[in-house]
Amino acid sequence: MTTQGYNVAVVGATGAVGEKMLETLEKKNFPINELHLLSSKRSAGKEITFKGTAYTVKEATPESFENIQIALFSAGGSVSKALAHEAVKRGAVVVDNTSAFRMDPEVPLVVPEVNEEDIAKHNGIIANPNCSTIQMVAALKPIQEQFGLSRVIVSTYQAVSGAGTKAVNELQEQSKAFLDGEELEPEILPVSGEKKHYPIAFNALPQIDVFQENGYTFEEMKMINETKKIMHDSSIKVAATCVRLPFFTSHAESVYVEVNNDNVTVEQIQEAIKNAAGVVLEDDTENQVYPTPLSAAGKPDVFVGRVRKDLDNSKGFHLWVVSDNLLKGAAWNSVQIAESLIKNNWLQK
Ligand code: NAP
Ligand code: 12T
Repeated sequence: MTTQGYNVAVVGATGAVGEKMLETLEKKNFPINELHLLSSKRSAGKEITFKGTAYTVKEATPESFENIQIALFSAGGSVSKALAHEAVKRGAVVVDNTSAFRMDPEVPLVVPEVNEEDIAKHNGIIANPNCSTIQMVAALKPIQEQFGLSRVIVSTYQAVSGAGTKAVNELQEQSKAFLDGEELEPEILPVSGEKKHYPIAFNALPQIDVFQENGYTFEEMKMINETKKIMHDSSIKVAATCVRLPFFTSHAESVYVEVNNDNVTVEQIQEAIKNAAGVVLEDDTENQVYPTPLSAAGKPDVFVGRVRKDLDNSKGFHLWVVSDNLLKGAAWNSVQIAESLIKNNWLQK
C-alpha cells in the first residue's frame, strides 16, 4: 500500500447499497488512495461527490480492476459472477454483497462480530451475507456461545430499500397515489422481473425474492442456509418466513430460539446481548422501550428488544431484532470486512 491508503473500487456505486458504501467509507475514514466508482453503461459519466471531491462513474469492465486492491461489489449476482474473478485475477480482494458466492465452500461468509477468523481462509472473494441473516446472527451469537442454540424460527418485517432504488420509488409513488385516491399499476415488487406484481403501499407481501421448489422463497432459504454456515453449526434447525412491508429502511424480525442449557433466564439472555459486540439491548417494557425500523435507521448497530421466555417450552425465548438493512445489513458489514482484511494483514494470499 501507499502511505495514503488502498486503491478501492465500488461496483454498483449508483445503487441503494453503493450510496451507503460511500457514506460508510467516508464515515469510517477508510484509508483510500484511489477511488473508482463503477456501474452499468446507463450511469457511466454521472458524477458523485465523495469527501468533497467529484468522481466520474465509469462502466464496470474487467479492465476496471487493474491496480485495484479492494473491490466492493453490490451490483447484483450476475455482475459479480461476470466480474469478481476478473478483479481477483488482477490482484484485488473482492467483498461481494450479492448471493452469487455465499454458499460456495471456498468463499468465507462473514459477519465480523460472529466469525471474523473465517476471512483468513479467503481465496480472493469474501461474501457479505444477506441483510436479514446478518442482523439475526449478530443477535444469536452471544446466545449460542453462552447457552447453546438448537433451533431458530424467524418471521421478518422487511423494508423496501432491500429491493433497490426502484422499489423505494415504487412505494413512494404508490403511497401518494393511494392517498390521492388514484390507482397505480404495481411494476417492481414483490420481485423485479417476475410475472406478477402486487401493491406494496398499505399492504404486506409474503414474498421476498423468487420461490424455490420447496415452497420457500430464496430470501427464506438464504436465511436458513447462511445462518448455519456463519454460525458453524449445520445442526441448528432454522425456519424462516420473509415478509415485505411498506416502510423504507430497516428490517425487523420476530425471532424464536431454543437454547441447549436448562434454567436460562430472560435476564441472562439480556445480559449476553448487552455485552455482545455490535448489538445494543433496547428492552424496557415498563417504559415502552424497544427498537423500531425508524429508531434503527441510519445507525450501524443491531438492536434487540422484547426478550421473553416462551410460556410452554422452558428452553424457548422470543426476541425482536431490528437493524438498518443497508448499513449493518450491507454496506457497513462489507466495509468492516475490508477493515479486517487490512488490520489482520489478510489482503495478500
Ligand atoms: P439498485 O439500487 O438497483 O442498484 C443497482 C446497482 O448495480 C446500480 O449501481 C447499477 O448501476 C449497478 N448495475 C446494474 N447492472 C449492472 C451491470 N451490468 N454492470 C455494472 N453495474 C450494474 O440495487 P441495490 O439495492 O443497491 O442492490 C444491488 C445488489 O446488492 C443487489 O442486486 C443484491 O445482489 C445486493 N444486495 C445485497 C444486500 C444484502 O443483503 N447484503 C442487500 C441489498 C442488495 P446503474 O446505475 O448503471 O444502473
Ligand atoms: N432480493 O443480497 O429484495 O440476496 O430485499 C437482499 C435483499 C436479495 C441479497 C431484497 C434481495 C438480497 C433482497
